[in-house]
Amino acid sequence: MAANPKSAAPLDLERIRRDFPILSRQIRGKPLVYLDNGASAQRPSAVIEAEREYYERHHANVHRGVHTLSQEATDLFEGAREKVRGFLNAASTKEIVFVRGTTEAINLVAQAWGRPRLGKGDEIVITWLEHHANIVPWQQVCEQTGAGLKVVPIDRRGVVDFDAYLGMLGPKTRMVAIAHVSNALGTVLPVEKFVAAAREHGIATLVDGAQAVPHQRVDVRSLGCDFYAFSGHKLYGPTGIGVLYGREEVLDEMPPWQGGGDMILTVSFERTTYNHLPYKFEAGTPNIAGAVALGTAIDYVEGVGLDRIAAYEAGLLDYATERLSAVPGLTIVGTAPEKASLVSFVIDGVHPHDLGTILDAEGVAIRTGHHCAMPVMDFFEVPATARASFAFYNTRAEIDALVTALGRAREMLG
Ligand code: 7TS
Repeated sequence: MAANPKSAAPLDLERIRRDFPILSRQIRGKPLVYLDNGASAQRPSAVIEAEREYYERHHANVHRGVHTLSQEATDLFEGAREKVRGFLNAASTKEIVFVRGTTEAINLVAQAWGRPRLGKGDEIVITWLEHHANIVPWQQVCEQTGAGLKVVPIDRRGVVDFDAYLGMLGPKTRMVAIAHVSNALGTVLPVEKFVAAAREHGIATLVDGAQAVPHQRVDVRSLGCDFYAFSGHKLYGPTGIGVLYGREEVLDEMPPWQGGGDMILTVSFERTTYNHLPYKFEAGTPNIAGAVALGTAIDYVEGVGLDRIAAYEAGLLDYATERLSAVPGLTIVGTAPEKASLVSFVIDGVHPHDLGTILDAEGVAIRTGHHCAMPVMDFFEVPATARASFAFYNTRAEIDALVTALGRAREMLG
């Protein structure tokens, strides 16, 4: 990915790796080589400590107590929201809704934005490389409203056909919902171009940033999208916490999604009035510790520097691509010119699941399967791929270990 060369000073890998306690684990007597960061990244001690400290010193429910602990918890929770705002360069914390993760964020938009607005004949445009989380919620709202789904094709490299996309935008298009980075192929979409074209037609836009925010700087204001979603656990933060960014005017016009505590101003049996943004969309007690520690994860990533991360990971991707391409019988699935740091591949005559099991015996953790992107598997006519996805704590030596383990797997299975 593009990086600012000025800030691309080398990373202190030894120090960084020491920050992640799990990286020193042994798996089956071998040093762990963790290459499944696309599914979920690992956490630095600072994030683990933030959760512990929150529970040991500050926990109470938020937004409701006058007692000291409740105020401390609320301050920490709202402080984390401000960190997320800064991270995405959103205009206001009113635009930052805490959710469980990307999946919940997209479901929220499909139901609270889509369901009241969409009707028969309306169209939602997605692409062929979406994760199921950016397909199924739209299919569900289509079933509920009579709207239809349009899918922008990809080519053999895994690049989304921008001209075909432009041809699909029309008076019936209501929403464009696209991945920023494909989890199955690594393709980075030029989302600025996609969003700008949709905006020219007055079409709403959602960007699924689950695989983008760990690898590159994201600025929702310069991007101009209406919604942007990501998950904490792929950004070195906790599981069960994520973010929906929504432009204030758009969120304001939407009804709440779930009803309950915290999302109301007043309730009587005759009439309920809803809370202000973003609380209107945060019914019930939230994942307070998760939000606080997500704030710490953002501090950590910003401390390392997203430009430095992008530059370092680009080097890892080049190295991995070169080494894996030299493995006999191995085909890389997803060869877009702009890719994030992951490589999907298949090996002649070897089922990816068998590969995953043998690699595990070597201490190497990769993901095998359809990666919740079955249409991508259908397109490339493979049942599954093996996927190595890299983080900034991975090293070239670990890529060498992957290649050695693949050699062993080929001897056993090939
Ligand atoms: N969108 C994309 C592009 C993703 O990669 C994922 C998770 C999601 C949405 C859903 O995120 P969640 O945090 O709500 O589950 N992707 C993967 C993966 O590639 N392997 O495991 C999960």
